[in-house]
Amino acid sequence: MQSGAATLETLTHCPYCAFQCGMKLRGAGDGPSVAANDEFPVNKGALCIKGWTAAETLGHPDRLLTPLVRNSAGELAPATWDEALSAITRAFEATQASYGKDAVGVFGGGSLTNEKSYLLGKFARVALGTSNIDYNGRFCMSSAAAAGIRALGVDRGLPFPLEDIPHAETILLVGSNPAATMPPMMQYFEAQRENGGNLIVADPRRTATAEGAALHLRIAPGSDAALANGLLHILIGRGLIDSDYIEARTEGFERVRGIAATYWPERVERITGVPESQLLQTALMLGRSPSAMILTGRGPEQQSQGVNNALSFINLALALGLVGKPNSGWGCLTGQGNGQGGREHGQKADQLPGYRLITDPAARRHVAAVWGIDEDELPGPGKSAFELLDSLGPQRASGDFTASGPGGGNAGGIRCLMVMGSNVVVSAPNSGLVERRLKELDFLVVADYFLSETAQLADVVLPSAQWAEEDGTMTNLEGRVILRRAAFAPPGDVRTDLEIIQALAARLGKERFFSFPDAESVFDELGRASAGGPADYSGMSYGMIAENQGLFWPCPAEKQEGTPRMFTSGFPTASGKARFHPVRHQPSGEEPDEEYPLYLTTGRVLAQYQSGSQTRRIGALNELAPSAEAEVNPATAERYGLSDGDPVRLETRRGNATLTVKLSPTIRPDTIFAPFHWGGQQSANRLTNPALDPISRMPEFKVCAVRMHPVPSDAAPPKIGNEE
Ligand SMILES: Nc1nc2c(c(=O)[nH]1)N[C@H]1C(S)=C(S)[C@@H](COP(=O)(O)OP(=O)(O)OC[C@H]3O[C@@H](n4cnc5c(=O)[nH]c(N)nc54)[C@H](O)[C@@H]3O)O[C@H]1N2
Ligand SMILES: Nc1nc2c(c(=O)[nH]1)N[C@H]1C(S)=C(S)[C@@H](COP(=O)(O)OP(=O)(O)OC[C@H]3O[C@@H](n4cnc5c(=O)[nH]c(N)nc54)[C@H](O)[C@@H]3O)O[C@H]1N2
Ligand code: SF4
Ligand SMILES: [Mo]
Repeated sequence: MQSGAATLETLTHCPYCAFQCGMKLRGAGDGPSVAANDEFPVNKGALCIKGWTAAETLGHPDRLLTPLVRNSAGELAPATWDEALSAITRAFEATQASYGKDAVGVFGGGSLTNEKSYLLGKFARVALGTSNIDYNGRFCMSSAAAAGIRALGVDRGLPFPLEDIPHAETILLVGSNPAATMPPMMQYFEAQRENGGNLIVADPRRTATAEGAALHLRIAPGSDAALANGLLHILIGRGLIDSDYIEARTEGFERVRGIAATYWPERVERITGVPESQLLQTALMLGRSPSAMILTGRGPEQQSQGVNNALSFINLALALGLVGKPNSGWGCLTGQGNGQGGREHGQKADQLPGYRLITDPAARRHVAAVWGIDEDELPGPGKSAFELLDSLGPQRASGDFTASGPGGGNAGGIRCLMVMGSNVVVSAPNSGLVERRLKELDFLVVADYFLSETAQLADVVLPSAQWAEEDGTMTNLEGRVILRRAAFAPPGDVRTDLEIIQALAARLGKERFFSFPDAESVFDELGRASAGGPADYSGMSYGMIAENQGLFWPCPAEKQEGTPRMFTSGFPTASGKARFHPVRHQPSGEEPDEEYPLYLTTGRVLAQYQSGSQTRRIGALNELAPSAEAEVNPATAERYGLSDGDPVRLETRRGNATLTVKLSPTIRPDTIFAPFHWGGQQSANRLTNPALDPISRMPEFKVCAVRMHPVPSDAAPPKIGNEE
């Protein structure tokens, strides 16, 4: 599947975030170097420190080079592919024979290429016949995605290209910190400022992004819908909404107007902590600009009100007549490398390729025909990510669903799980519970590059090829499908995920549905399966993607140039109009109280990526961010007798963790911020609340109640990067 020989220079893309910076890889597989691809129009020659150091993962000494199988002494030991695949097949077949198809589950990820996401979804439905497949994007984009579909008829994170940003007069950026999470994006905001535009950032912290903004709204965690409704209140009062647009292109405004009337500025200041004067200033900037954008990140979205929060900002964009207008609109900033494509092609519990619903009879007919199976053989929708993890283990069959509460669980525990592209022991909410659930499994398989915290619990670990060792497409945050080309052959006994999925399918007797000679042929079938769906890739080919520096979906056969800008003339809803949704501010799943008096919010730092399984192994990144630091306002720190650099114990109703205090003069005094990139005792997710959004099933990573205590210095954890 790879071009075997090392090439001198290969054009590819960064393995990490959804910006998918274009880069050049030079040298051989064991010592390659990275350079920016100046010609690629998205990053325009810029990379962040994670991109610059990305090649270090390839020849890293920690890399898994052979399969590992747990032996009779309970240790993971090197094994052949035959032994590993046989052990998996035996476990899956025995479990399904005794407990039904759904007793085997699959957990994917937004870092997998489109081809892998597609094939993993097909593997679950066709080779295993299980309904239980979901992926980590549920923890990432699901709230914004659900909101986009409900209001606009389709979910493409940015429905316009990044190149529109410099031309927007005002941008409201809510709960996103691209200066740390997508640094090359800052050049677009800088260009916007140079063009005379204004950036407004709503974040409980004055982040590096907020630092350079015209205005920073220091919002209380969990109060985003109140902010949006409050801004709408002012805009309506001042006659700054676009009535012609509302009349011609939307439906349902009247109920939203009624709700907005109850969000007068004084009330909104009380809920959000944002002063009335700043609310007015923000509303006027948005309302008086001929072009404006509202962009959301994980701040408002990773809440048990995440869908409502995203909808409230879409309401605002619609009322201002922004959606579908030049250099304007609402968008969400997708996070993972293939967070966009990963949510389109069927690794989601309720979904078939092309962003179709698995419950839609026409979609089932179409996809079953492409796959060459009977429509009735296709399973129905399965459990969402956290619910899937919460249902692991034999005793779950009796309905013991402690964490997800009423309606959260499903009958029938999952006894075998295959994980590809996620490290849930570090990244899932209430990770202590998730770890216990994983240990209750009869059989766990993990495919990864490294022995992640999750792989350490596995019965079989499969070594996967990395980004630079395989071909595949990724869909960036703009909906632009790009091509990564293999630069090197995988080392040792390593196989690509596509080879792994196909080898397993063959052992399960389904070879005839899984015989693709290369990634490109998987892409071609994906194109056919997606044809006619919202995310239509059927007009794309590897050749055209490379030639055009990426193609924007929808890209049906009749419109091979793709669609950089959506909604210019209508919305893909039944009426062709966008829909307003009445949204009220509601308290978070857990608010601070006497016992747990502070807010805890979680997120990212520049030098670490996600669960840290890749970046905690890279020297330069560990030097920049060696351990988990809790950001605390100096006034709060003083009250607790804490100084900069002190160890601090954070406790919530789920668990406790020990971090290091980092004084942050600009964070709200009632809020602690913790990054989630570390495992073990530094793990922020031992603390987080898995209260789920009722629609998207997104956990509340961004808000819970916490208390803190100083830790005697001799009890402090050692400052090491890769805690196990
Ligand atoms: N360095 C680095 N970059 C990354 C990643 C990484 O792990 N590391 N991950 C990638 C992925 S998958 C994603 S999803 C993106 C995420 O990218 P972002 O959304 O930019 O990242 P976060 O740090 O999760 O959250 C953004 C901000 O939300 C704020 N916030 C917290 N609570 C609230 C709230 O209640 N309301 C509001 N309005 N704001 C709040 C936080 O203070 C934080 O600054 O980053 C991508 N890029
Ligand atoms: N508290 C808190 N928790 C969070 C968040 C938060 O803001 N706060 N954010 C959430 C968000 S937005 C996200 S996206 C999740 C991400 O969390 P995870 O799902 O854990 O993401 P990664 O750390 O990227 O995990 C990917 C794992 O798969 C491996 N891997 C990467 N690419 C591939 C591949 O192509 N094939 C295979 N086989 N393996 C691969 C990596 O080595 C790594 O071990 O975390 C969520 N968790
Ligand atoms: S911004 Fe994202 S894609 Fe670009 S180099 Fe950094 S991590 Fe990689
Ligand atoms: Mo994410």
